[in-house]
Amino acid sequence: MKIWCATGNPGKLREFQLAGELLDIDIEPLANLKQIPAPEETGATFEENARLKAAYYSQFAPGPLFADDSGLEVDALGGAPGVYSARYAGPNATDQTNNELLLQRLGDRSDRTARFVCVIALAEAGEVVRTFRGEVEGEILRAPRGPGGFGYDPLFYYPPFGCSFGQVDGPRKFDVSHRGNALRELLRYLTRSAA
Ligand code: ITT
Repeated sequence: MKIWCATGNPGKLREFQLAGELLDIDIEPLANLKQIPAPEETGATFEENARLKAAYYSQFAPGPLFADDSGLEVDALGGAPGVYSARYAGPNATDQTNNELLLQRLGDRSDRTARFVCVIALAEAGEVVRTFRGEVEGEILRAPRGPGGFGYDPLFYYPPFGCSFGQVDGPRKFDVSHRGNALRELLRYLTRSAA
């Protein structure tokens, strides 16, 4: 079974490739993604943006393709940064400036519960087939911990592990993460459809 994926985020791409190995699916990055103009992410929800990206990029793939829209929802900030997670600190945001802004906005509030959300949309020839949602609950630390992962991982404390997502390796994060959960749903769907 072969499926294409589309993302311009190297952290996500590493996790998709790891998923291919761990779940034994042939996941191939869409060739020439950098030459294809990126669609504007105008959706108000993760679902809308995932559908928009998958439908668009699947027109350039020789078979089924998925894209993910994901981000961090912080309860004390009314669910922000949410769908704006990648560009929270503005159009030239980096992981570091996004993390700094998040810490600044939260200040020393004690309510620091948050979740990562990932919606994966599967599409073929420009049409969305289905979406799959994964979530993971945690808390926002007061300072980054760990060199691993990407994005907000060093600030995301996962209570069952007793450490941040920046302090665990790829397979350990994948086992419990929003993206891992969404990809396992996708795999279950593909396996059922192939049967
Ligand atoms: P593509 O649209 O090209 O896939 P993107 O980075 O723009 O890349 P999104 O719009 O879905 O993707 O934004 C996702 C952002 O949410 C990402 O840049 C991180 O800041 C954050 N994020 C998502 N999943 C994460 C994870 O597993 N660990 C840490 N941060 C994550």
